[in-house]
Amino acid sequence: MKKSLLLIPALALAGFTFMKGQPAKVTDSIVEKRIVADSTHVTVEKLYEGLKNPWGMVWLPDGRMLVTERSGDILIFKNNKNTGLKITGVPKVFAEGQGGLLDIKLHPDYAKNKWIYISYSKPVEGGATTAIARFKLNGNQVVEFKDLFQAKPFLKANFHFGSRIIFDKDNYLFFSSGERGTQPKVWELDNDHGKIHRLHDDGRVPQDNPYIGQTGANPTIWSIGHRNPQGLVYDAANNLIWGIEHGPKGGDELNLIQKGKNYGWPKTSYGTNYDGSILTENKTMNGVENPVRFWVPSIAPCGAAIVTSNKYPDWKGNILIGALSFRYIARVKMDGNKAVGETKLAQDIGRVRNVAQGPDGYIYAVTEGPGLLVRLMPKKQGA
Ligand SMILES: [Ca+2]
Repeated sequence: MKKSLLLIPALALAGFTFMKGQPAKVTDSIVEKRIVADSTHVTVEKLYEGLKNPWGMVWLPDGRMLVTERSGDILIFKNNKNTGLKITGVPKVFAEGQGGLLDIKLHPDYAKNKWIYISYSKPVEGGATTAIARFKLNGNQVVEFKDLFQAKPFLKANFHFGSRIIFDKDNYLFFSSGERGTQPKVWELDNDHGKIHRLHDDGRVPQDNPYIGQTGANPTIWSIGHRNPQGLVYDAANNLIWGIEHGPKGGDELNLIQKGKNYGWPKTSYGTNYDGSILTENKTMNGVENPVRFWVPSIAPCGAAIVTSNKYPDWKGNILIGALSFRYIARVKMDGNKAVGETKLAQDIGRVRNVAQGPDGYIYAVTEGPGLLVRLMPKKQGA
């Protein structure tokens, strides 16, 4: 049966934007049927319940799967079962508010160099800050731990840390840093907040970063004008970087992240303040990149993944995004640098904190309330 698209403006979950080189206009919303009428249906397989604020997940070649919890623990799973063991020697994190141990990623050449990267809220003088570190494992013990980056200046705020990590095809390390409530400062280059940053894998600053040599500019900055980006995805097939960020009340965004571009916050937004007051009249502005997709009301997007495996043939190249507040996984259909549709998966499983494709090709997700590890299992039509 062919996939059907329903035009349901009245039930629209979000305005859809289509980029044609001009500032995008809000057009009729397109919402696909929730149960996808194509060859791929999925069932949610519950693998584990009992996670406490899980954030990041990664698979080691030896079969261990590591899941970070915001409190600072790294849990060790094997064969999709919790071993009950934890990584030891993880530095103390600032586990308050939205802060704590956040993302975890392997170096693309992990098999050779064994580097593991984390983003976390680091307790520092004057409060906490978003930090990026790398380490190796000796058994289950952290060794050779080194901070590669600490967002400056240090601030007291316990919210909007970001943060996610990705590597591109050239092994550059990209990561997001939330705005920590600094709002107008997000457009300025003298601070690291509300930015995407780019480093070499060992923490050195690439000399072709966009603001190198600019007086007063922090050299790690790759793009500016971000609010709280809790999702980053690298689309290797198209060599594109996607950023997913929380808007205020409404106005969550999927952005195509490009060198030296400005993504608008707080001078442009599709949302309002939480009290409903007008934040800005500007949805677009000259010099500001418009989101490729936005959500009103907010779905509260967090971790995301791009589907590349053969397990879900109709989903290849789609971006899956965990929705915290609406408790589902958004499957955003992509066509190159455009978002062309969306379906909802695994509705009501919990506050979806992260989505990742495992080495077995299946999609995994972790949730809060309840704290689940789940896997999306394809079901052939008619099965
Ligand atoms: Ca924006």
